[in-house]
Amino acid sequence: MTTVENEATSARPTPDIVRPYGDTTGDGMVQVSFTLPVPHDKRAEGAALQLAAKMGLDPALLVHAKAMGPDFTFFVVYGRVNHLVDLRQVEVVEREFPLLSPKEVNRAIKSALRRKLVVVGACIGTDAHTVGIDAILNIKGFAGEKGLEYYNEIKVVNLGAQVLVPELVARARAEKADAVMVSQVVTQKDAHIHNTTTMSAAFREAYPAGKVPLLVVGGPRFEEGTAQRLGVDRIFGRGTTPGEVASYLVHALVDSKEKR
Ligand code: B12
Repeated sequence: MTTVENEATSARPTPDIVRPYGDTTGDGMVQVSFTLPVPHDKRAEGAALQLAAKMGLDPALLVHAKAMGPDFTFFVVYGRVNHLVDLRQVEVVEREFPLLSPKEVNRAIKSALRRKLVVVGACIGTDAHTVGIDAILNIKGFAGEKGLEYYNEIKVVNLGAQVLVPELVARARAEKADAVMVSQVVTQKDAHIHNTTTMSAAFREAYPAGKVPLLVVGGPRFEEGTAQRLGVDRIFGRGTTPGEVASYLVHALVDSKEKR
């Protein structure tokens, strides 16, 4: 069996083929949780085990079952899967730009644009989860990094929660936004997908071709590699830090402008 080196974290080489680990290496044990729309009783527990078996868990043990109100039951099942994971077939999307310090970001914007870079941000639709976008935009930042408000050469207009798309477009135009940052955390009924495509279509309609601001969306449950399908320039997911976003803005708005 060939092996790969994980330089960042591991002292020992990782095999190419791995299985989940429960009690002993490679025993294939996994734990899954789910809810069924059935009142909690013996039949519900049997239904959970049936689902586990259909998912390929064999043997499967029901380790937790709890009524969630009168009509639903939450389960945790522990069991063995027989699947093998081939690490050589894993595709990793690498960051396409270098990470810059705030000083480098400010310097790059100042020398290329000779004015502040304007960012307009919001949570759109009915979404009221502002913690994520505030983590990126507010001065206090996230994960030990200051937010974009800290950068002297970036002007941040944070519109907050539940902003309607027409309002966002109007404000972006009024501010002559270089970039529009949208957060979508609620994913029920694919709200994040619908809201993002509605937003990107509205910008394309409101601006002449080639003049649309950079459209950036973020949230914990966007799929990597779907930016184009959603009509936006970049998606940022779980754990994004303000420094990554600032570096991306330089990459997309400053470096690309200089190359033209
Ligand atoms: C805090 C919270 C709330 C707070 C929000 C307060 C606020 N001002 O934001 C309150 C109590 C208001 C709330 C309400 C609701 N919530 Co809530 N909430 C959460 C909770 C616990 C944490 C979210 C959070 O703050 N994460 C921390 C931030 C830092 O992470 P983040 O959002 O992922 O952001 C990071 C990245 O994604 C990225 N990012 C995010 N946005 C952007 C944008 C850009 C431009 C960029 C570059 C990056 C970026 O960068 C950030 C930093 O790394 C989550 C569960 C969880 N543990 O995640 C549920 C959760 C999101 N809520 C949920 C639900 C269902 C609701 C309600 C519908 C509940 C109800 N029945 O009323 C309401 C909806 C309100 C509404 N209209 O939106 C569900 C959503 C389920 C789904 N599939 O959509 C979750 C997942 C809980 C759950 N498991 O059920 N909620």
